[in-house]
Amino acid sequence: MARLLLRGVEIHKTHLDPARQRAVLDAVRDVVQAAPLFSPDTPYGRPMSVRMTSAGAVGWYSDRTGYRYAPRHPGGIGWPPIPDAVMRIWDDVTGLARRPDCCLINWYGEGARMGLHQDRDEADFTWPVVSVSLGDDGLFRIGNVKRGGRTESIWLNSGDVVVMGGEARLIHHGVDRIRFGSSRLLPRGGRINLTLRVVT
Ligand SMILES: O=C(O)CCC(=O)C(=O)O
Ligand SMILES: [Mn+2]
Repeated sequence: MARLLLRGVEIHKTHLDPARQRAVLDAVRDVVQAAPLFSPDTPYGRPMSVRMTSAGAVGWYSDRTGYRYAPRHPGGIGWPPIPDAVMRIWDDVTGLARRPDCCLINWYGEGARMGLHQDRDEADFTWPVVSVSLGDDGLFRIGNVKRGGRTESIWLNSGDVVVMGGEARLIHHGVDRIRFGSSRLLPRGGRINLTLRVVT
């Protein structure tokens, strides 16, 4: 349950015990059943290696015209609500009365990664971003608010929760690789990341 601070990014190690990880995973499976994972194209025209879907009033979406939040899943349905078990994680680590509008669900299979980026498609950067890791270990890289400069990396394990807020809200971050098959939470391997954001 240690809490680390790396460049202003809070890392709550093993915030979720195994029973809570399984409860969150079950809730995520229900969301994915209703709103299936898809592989968005980046604005540069290449599909992302991470598959994703969302829960909440809006979902994060990307295609050749750019990154944005969309009111509907590409299949035409509304996004399912953010599960209570997930909302409780936000409540635990932020203590805020305002709750997120979007829970992005990222699924990393073998070889998937996410390049260094900022989360900046939201209207108000005073709200933090909360990110939850489930399943296989992921090598999380943290850079700077400005582009470039030195970076530092840390392995995120199942049950870890990361908060990017305050000075670190716009810090560059990414996932270089996962250790496929390192966790037993997902029997067939893979990593799930949940990213909670206040969008509007
Ligand atoms: O997978 C992660 O830990 C980070 C995901 C992320 O940064 C994002 O979806 O914006
Ligand atoms: Mn991000």
